[in-house]
Amino acid sequence: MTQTTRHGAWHRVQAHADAFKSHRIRDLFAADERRAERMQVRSGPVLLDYSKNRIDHDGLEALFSLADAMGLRTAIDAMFAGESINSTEQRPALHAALRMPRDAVLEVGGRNVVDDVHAVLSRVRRFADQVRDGQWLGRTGEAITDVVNIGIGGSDLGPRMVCDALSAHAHPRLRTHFVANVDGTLITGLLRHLDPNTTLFVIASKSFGTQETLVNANTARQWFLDQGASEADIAKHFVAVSTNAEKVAAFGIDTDNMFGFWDWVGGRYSLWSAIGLPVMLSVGPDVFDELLAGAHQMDHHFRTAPWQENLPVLLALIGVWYINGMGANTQLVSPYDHGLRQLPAFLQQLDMESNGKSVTRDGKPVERHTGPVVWGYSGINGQHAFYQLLHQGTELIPADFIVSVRNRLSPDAHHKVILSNCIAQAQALMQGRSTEQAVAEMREAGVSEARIRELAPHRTFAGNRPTNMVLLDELTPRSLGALIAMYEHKVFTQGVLWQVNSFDQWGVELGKQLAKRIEAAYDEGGYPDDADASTRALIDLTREGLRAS
Ligand code: G6Q
Repeated sequence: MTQTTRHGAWHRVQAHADAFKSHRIRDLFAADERRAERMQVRSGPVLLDYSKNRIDHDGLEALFSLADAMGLRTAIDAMFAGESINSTEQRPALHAALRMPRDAVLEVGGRNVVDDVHAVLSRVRRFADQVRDGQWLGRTGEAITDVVNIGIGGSDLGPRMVCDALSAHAHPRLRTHFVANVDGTLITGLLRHLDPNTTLFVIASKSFGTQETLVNANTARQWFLDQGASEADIAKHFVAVSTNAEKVAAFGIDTDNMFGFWDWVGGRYSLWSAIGLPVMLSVGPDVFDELLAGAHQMDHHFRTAPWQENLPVLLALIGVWYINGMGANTQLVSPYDHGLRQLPAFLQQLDMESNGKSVTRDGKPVERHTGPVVWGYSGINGQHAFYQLLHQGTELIPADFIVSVRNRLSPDAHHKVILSNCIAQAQALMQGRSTEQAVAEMREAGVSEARIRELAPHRTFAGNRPTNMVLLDELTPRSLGALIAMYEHKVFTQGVLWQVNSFDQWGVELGKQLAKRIEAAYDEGGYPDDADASTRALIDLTREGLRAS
């Protein structure tokens, strides 16, 4: 597609969005009695109702043309074919290969990567089975009771979120803990409650060079040795998940106890790889397989469904409609499910690290806003906290509500409250309440006319606030896999539309470099050469704290 075609497609989207800014969603429902049913699409266990958006058929058509003009089809094919789409790091982004069935073939550089994936999966599975069955014994011959995953970012958020979401499947003997933060109060607090003889540490780091992880891992190892264990015992209590065998060995973990993955798995896309080891230990290999199968099903849907029925593509296009067409700056994710309470944090990384870019793939400044600020929290809790701003604030905040139709773990008396609140919030955000309605309600309740005049503006809701409703049949390993993959592909689609590389993260580097120099200044005195006056003053103010400790 030429630059002119692409500009034309964006222009068309913008023109439609401009024309639509004042349209009321509730009028769209009034004008089309089939709107709700026409704007529902399903893929396996996931249903998306996108009818409560400020968009109509023409707007959607403009977005579908934009997807075509920006080469989405070619980009999807390139990703699934294992092309080097992560151009700045010169590698493919092949998380989809991690969930391909054993008999699939995907050749990259003359190798069938699916064989490699399943070879590692089999090793992880064997190890997980041994630990779960109580055959893997600690130094004193006891079975493992506690698994501590030490990792950060992509080596933490995914497995942590999935372990939480699937806790109903957790092995009754195994407790799983996650240590990401290098603030020592976390690991020292945890270690106080652990028995070194029955604890297994999983050191999860793609690079095995991440400072926070190595500092925590060293503290864990020292604690283990201080409890009377020998260096030889480490093999029974420390395993590594990494791509860097050399550094794993240098740390003192036998590479027989290392589970590998590949540079074509991005950190935030790695939960499907051996990085999922804590998940497999907790819920077992069969449940993990279901998670992979759900994701694979969504991969297939994303590759093959027309844009009109394609869940990730619809979510991405609707997002772009608000971000670029209507000036929205943020995206709320509200799961109405205690098991999914970590999902917003996971999606925050997935989206913001992937699309928080201001240059295009070929290094030119982007022409329009890219990734939104993604935020969220458990929906029902949010209602009692920040929803006020959703209903009556001045920002346009598109929201995704996620809820399960069935929740066998929650009694009906509870689940009914969850469902009715989730649905009611979407309705309230869309319908609002006019001043006339507010006045009528107060009159009916016998409020005095003077008080009605005073309160009416405060009790008026403008409405017209958009939501997507994502309904899972039930929160199962399969639907969870599909849900996560849906968001991965949504983020990828938006990256294609904005022409950014969604798979690198150069923006995390500078701070790390400067932190090393400041750390050296704490040790050696003085300041880093490039420190400004504020940075120098802050170093001086904080030196004291380190001396005191
Ligand atoms: C994810 C990022 C980042 C990464 C962490 C941990 O896409 O690259 O969050 O996962 O910095 O890196 P290691 O796994 O190499 O320790």
